[in-house]
Amino acid sequence: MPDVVTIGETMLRLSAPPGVPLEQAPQLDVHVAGAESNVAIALCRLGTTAGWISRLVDTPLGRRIVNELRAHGVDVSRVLWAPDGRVGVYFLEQGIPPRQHRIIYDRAQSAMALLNPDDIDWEFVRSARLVHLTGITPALSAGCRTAASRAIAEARRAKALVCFDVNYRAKLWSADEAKTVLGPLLADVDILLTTADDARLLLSGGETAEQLAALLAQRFRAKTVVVTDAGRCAAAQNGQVVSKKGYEVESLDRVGAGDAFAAGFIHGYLTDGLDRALEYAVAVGALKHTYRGDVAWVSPEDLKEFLSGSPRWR
Ligand code: KDG
Repeated sequence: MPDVVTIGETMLRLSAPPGVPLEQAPQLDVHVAGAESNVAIALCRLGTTAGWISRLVDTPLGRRIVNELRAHGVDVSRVLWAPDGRVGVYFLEQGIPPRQHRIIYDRAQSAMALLNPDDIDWEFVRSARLVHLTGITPALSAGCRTAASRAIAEARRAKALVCFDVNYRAKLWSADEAKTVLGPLLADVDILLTTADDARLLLSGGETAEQLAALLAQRFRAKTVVVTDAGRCAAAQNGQVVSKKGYEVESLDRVGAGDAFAAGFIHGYLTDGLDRALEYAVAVGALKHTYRGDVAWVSPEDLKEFLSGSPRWR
């Protein structure tokens, strides 16, 4: 059984080439993209085993997703196959600063959104050391919301750790709805990951990443809270707050960098505790910027080399 189990929707991301508006793009690159599966892939590449639960349609599009995850070593044996329906898709126009990314979702009523939580193999979820979820899943549908809260309950029952990345998506739900739904879920997680912007949505005060981490730790029961903010992060644990500066990056593609950060964090946390978790998180998150697509193709050797600062070929 894998160390980590995650549940979520994965889409096909159709990206216009950098610098080309969607309106004008003559071709679109296809990438497999989903916050939770990005984490599962990065974990497997780093050497922590991971399984991903979702619902797909048995078409070339669904098979493209599952085949790619399988190729990275993710356990896809519990993926549910819908007899018909659709795979979610999104269009991405990459914003090179100061221009913002433009995202158009085409995912309503996807096979995953129509998930019946009773169909999930909950024994598989309970068998994990850590269950990873994000705030995207409860935003998809009532069934997905139930699946997310049941996943937390099942993990607690089995004494597995729960890691939750807030990942607020304004195109899926309003801030008020997210706050109402996520509040009770976050009250029961062990590791809470969030950007400073998403933390501000959940709290009314807090300026710096350190203050936000401390406030979130007071507000929710999470043993560890990690807040990322513009190239740095702060973690609150046992009443202490530590922070870490990120790396300067030349960003080829920043989509999925937060998921890479989460994967680095979980990988370090399960092997060596908080210090190592933060070290790996900022490194894997930074390295992700150098790959096109959502996937952080970081191997244990890449990570070691990056952290030691000495290239392998020397
Ligand atoms: O973190 C990147 C993902 O969030 C993105 O590729 C798509 O999962 C996605 C979503 O639901 O927005």
